[in-house]
Amino acid sequence: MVAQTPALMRRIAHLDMDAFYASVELLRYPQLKGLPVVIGGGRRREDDLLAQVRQRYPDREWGIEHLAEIPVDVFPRIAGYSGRGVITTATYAARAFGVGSAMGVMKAAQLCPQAILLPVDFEQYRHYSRLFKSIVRDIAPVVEDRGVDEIYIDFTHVPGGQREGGRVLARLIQKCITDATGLTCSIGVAPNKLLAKMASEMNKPNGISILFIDDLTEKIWPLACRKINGIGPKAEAKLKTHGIHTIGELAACERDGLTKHFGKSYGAWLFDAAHGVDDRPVVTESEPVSMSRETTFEKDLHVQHDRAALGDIFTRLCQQVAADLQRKGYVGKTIGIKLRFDNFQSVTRDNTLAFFTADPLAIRQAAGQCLKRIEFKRRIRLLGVRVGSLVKAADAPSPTSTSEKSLSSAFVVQEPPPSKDSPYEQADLF
Ligand code: DCP
Ligand code: MG
Repeated sequence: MVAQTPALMRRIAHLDMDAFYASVELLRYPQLKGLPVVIGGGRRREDDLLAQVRQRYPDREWGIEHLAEIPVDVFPRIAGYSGRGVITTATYAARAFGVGSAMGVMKAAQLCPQAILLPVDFEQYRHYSRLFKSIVRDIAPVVEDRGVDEIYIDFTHVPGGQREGGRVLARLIQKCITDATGLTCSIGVAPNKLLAKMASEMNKPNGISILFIDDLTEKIWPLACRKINGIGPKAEAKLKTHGIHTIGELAACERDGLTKHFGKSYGAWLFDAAHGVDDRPVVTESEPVSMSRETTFEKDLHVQHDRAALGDIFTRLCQQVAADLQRKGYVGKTIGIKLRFDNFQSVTRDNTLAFFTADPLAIRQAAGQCLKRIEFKRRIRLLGVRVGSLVKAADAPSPTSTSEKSLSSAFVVQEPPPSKDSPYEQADLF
């Protein structure tokens, strides 16, 4: 007789690093621990701080090996900053003042003028990102990459993954990451990805939260709908118009009512999500859906007066996305642009080609067509270029299978008829 193994409970973990960019900076500058520090405003240049400290404290030698000894008073304060930069993240000490991701640096300076402002160093963050992920994979191999500081991990079949609902393994992973990197993370373990993601936020920083499906009513239903990954500001606003604020209120809705108001697929998903139902597997090799590059200008640019500058920036963004695609071996066929105006209103347009490409010129041309579908009433603050519908270059249908006709018509897009009273350029924008 075949021995029956007891059915294992599905246990999925979500791991998210704590104040990731800031924590990586604090490895280099441990003297800043416990202080309000924000990351943003510019890119790191190796010698900036060393030059400062040499000037202020000229009596000794200052080199790259002395970064941890730089006195705190040498570090730039956010109050001295005047520019357009945005904060990527802040230490928990800075968050106590209301400072957080995506906030303008100037706004953060009002909230917490004494905060220390450090520039970003993506190279370093990528290094630590790879490092912590490889540590986790050595312990639990089924890992889904969700970006620079987040992963899902399938605990179900990992030895120890079921003990205390996953707490024992989560603790081990936390310890291994901290021992190897000096960084902390928070982990949520739950029956699926949806709940695990919510759980990892519940005990930040350096926390573990264990959820079982029986915890749904007590721990999940009181939360705002927005806490569900997949309910954004628009869906949240619409739910509110129906008097639905919490996940519990959403769960109390009839499935049919939700599909009627939110569409068949999103409505059904909302219903399942509110009941903690999510069958998505942990996907070990996640393929990128799109790649993009964007930039916020130092000062807002005018579509006509700054046309040359805009044209150069636009071309460079296209070249950068093309280089990203080529380096990673992808091609895409949906070319999109994003603009943000000086009133923070954002618009996006995209254009699907008849063929896949990673060619900067093809991307530039298609993105240029998208531009023409935007009415420029205000100055531009941000410009971005995105290539989506990606496939591995090796898997893309060969261009020779695309007829010449469809190739040449690939850039013809549906444009709205030019409005007669519009003073704005309709052709060759920048
Ligand atoms: N990030 C960014 N811009 C944002 C949000 C985040 O550049 N609008 C970057 C900086 C963060 C990193 O991504 O360090 C990870 O994002 P998280 O949302 O996980 O934020 P943190 O890790 O900084 O903080 P937490 O402890 O809340 O996870
Ligand atoms: Mg994080």
